[in-house]
Amino acid sequence: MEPILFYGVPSGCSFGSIVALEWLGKPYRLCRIEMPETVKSERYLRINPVGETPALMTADGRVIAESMAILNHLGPDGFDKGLAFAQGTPAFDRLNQTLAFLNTSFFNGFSPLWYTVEHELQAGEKEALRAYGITNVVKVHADLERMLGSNEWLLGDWPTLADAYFAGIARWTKYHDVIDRRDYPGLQRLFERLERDPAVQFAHAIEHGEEPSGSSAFKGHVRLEQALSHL
Ligand SMILES: N[C@@H](CCC(=O)N[C@@H](CS)C(=O)NCC(=O)O)C(=O)O
Repeated sequence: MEPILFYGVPSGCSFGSIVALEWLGKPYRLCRIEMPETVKSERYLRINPVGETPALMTADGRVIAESMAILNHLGPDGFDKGLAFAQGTPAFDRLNQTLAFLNTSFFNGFSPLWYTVEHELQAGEKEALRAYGITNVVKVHADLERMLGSNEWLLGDWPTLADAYFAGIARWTKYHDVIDRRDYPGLQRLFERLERDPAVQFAHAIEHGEEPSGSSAFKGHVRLEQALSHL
């Protein structure tokens, strides 16, 4: 059995791992997990006790959760393409630093905003959380714009797994009308470049429930029950 990526819909941060798998080009399967229903089910908690996507089941039946752990596990498959780098090199440190920023500061900038749309709140709570979220999202965009500088991609002249992960988080601005990405021209250019990328378009199609053709690496979906039998 090929590795299986458990991805969350709608619009999970697992999007970046789908893009990464497509860029890497090695055979893999997908298992679609509805959020919040299936992701918190007893069955899925056997995959990831935290009840979150993404998770990756390796070919030998181990499960790796957490985007950074998954991307770092997949990284060696992309050394030849410059998508990731060997630990112990300066390039690895830069990639790891960028991924860590995206996975903590950038991701969590949106957390208060998600909370306002996913929970019933008392009067005043929503406004306070939204104001906090806006401050965070503005700050992390300004920070990332400075980190990007005049580069085309987050680490320089070519795409890495950090750009794959960025694609999945950056699109969350469309759910929370709090910034205009065009105020961050480097990030806007990067986002548009990624949106044109076939792997990003493939990941969108997957999230929309299509079975897109054109990928040589994607070997189809498996059902959760089927995946559980490989544990
Ligand atoms: N630190 C985790 C965060 C994963 C996470 O928060 N996943 C969300 C989707 S972006 C999730 O599965 N949420 C479950 C839910 O909405 O019930 C990672 O980076 O992989």
